Amino acid sequence: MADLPLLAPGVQIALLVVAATILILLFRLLSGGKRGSVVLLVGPCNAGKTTLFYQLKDGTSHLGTVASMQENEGWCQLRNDKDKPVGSVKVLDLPGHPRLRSKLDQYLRDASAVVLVLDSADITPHKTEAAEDLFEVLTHPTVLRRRVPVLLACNKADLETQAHSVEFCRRTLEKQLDAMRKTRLALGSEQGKAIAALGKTDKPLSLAALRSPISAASISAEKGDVAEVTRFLVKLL
Ligand SMILES: Nc1nc2c(ncn2[C@@H]2O[C@H](COP(=O)(O)OP(=O)(O)OP(=O)(O)O)[C@@H](O)[C@H]2O)c(=O)[nH]1
Ligand SMILES: [Mg+2]
Repeated sequence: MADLPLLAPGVQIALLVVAATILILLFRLLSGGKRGSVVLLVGPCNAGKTTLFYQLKDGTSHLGTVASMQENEGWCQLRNDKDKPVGSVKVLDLPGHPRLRSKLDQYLRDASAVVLVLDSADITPHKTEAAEDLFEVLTHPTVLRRRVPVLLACNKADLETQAHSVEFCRRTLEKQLDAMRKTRLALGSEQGKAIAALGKTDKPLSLAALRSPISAASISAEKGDVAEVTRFLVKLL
C-alpha cells in the first residue's frame, strides 16, 4: 500500500486552527458556557429598582415612579470614570411584588449579572424578602455554573440619618440567608442540593466564600449617585 503523502503546511495550519477552536469551545462549555446577556435588577418592593433603571438608561430619576406591575427592559449606555462611552448593557427591572416575581427563575437563565437593590433606610423590615431573592439567585444552576456576579446596591443613601451602612446591610442579609437555609434544611426541604451551594452548614454562612463574586455599594438612585453600579456594569463588557 502506498504511503500517505505528508500534509501540506497550509492544511496542517488549518487542522491546528480547527483543533484549537474545538478545544476553546469545549473549555467554554465545561467552564459554564456562554455568558448571559441581561443585567437583572431585583429586590423588595419600593427599594428603588425602577428609579435606578431610569437613572442608568436616561440619566434621570423619572420622579414619581409607581409600584411596577411589569418588567421594564432597555439598553443602558455606560461611561467610564473619564466620562468616555465604553459600551452598553441590556438591563431588566423586575417588579418587587412576590406575585409578579414568578419569572425570576426564567430570567436568571440569561443573566450576565444581578443587582439586588435594597432600601438601606428600611432594610430590617424587608430583610426576609431581600434574602429570599438572594437565596433564589445564589442557588440558581445557571448563576452557579457561570459564577454570575452580584451587586448589593444599598440605595437611598441620601436619607443620611436613616440609611444604614453598606456593611450593616451586607451583614443583615448574610445572617438572614444563614437563618433561612437552616430553617429550610430543618423542614427537610427538597432544596437540599441547592442549599449546599451556600457552603457547609456547620459554619456560619459567608457571602465572601460563595461561588459568585458578591460586592456591595452605597448608592442613591434618586439623586443620580449610581457610579458604583456603573463601575460594576463596565466590568461586564
Ligand atoms: N430618598 C430616596 N428615595 C428613593 C431613591 N430611589 C428611589 N426612591 C423612592 O422610592 C420609591 C420607590 O421607588 P421605585 O423605583 O418605584 O421602587 P421599586 O423597587 O421599583 O418598587 P416596585 O416596582 O414596587 O418593586 C419612590 O418613591 C422613589 O422616588 C433614593 O435613592 N433616595
Ligand atoms: Mg419598580
